[in-house]
Amino acid sequence: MKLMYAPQSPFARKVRIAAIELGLDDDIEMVLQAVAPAKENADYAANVNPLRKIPTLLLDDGRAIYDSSVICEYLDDLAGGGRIIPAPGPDRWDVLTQHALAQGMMEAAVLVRYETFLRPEEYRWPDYVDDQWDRIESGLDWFETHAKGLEGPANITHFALGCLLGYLDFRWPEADWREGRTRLTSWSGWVARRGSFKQTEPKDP
Ligand SMILES: N[C@@H](CCC(=O)N[C@@H](CS)C(=O)NCC(=O)O)C(=O)O
Repeated sequence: MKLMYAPQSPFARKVRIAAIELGLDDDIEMVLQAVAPAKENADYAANVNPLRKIPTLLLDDGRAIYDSSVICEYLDDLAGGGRIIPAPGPDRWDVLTQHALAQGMMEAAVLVRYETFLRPEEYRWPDYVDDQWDRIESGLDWFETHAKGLEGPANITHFALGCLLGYLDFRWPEADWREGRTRLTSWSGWVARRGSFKQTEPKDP
């Protein structure tokens, strides 16, 4: 299997962490793939992922699997199932819903990055950026006050939330998401000490 990825992508990091935690990382060849809005990438669109996004997992039989959530589900299945995504039952819906929240926060963070870094200055829309930050802040508050089982066995929600926090520190070290969030702050220390997180710290290619 080949994983099309970039070392700064929080979505690709989530998949890499899942692969390590499931003991599948040795079965996956990492292939650097540059992507960005307004970057044409015709070959990648035609042969790998028409959305031109990473991560994408290319199977040995030529099939492509995306997006990051589907890849995690595929890897969990390969590893026997129910390891990082609970089997059917109430826990499954809690974990998948919390994962959707963390995933949405990552999507908002990447949109902010594109809007503030890639988009030409004269076309930028500050209210849009503020709105995306507001969604991230609301999600952080939600995890600070409501999340159950943040220190339970590692699952797909932990990977997404840990990747989001790592991405915030990587791209906006000056934006202090820790302020007033003691539970998330101590949790982020716990997660950052895991080998899978240490091996995949974000960096620019
Ligand atoms: N829902 C997707 C989001 C993936 C995503 O947005 N990846 C970014 C890189 S971090 C990307 O490919 N951006 C290129 C683009 O939007 O053109 C997933 O979970 O895999």
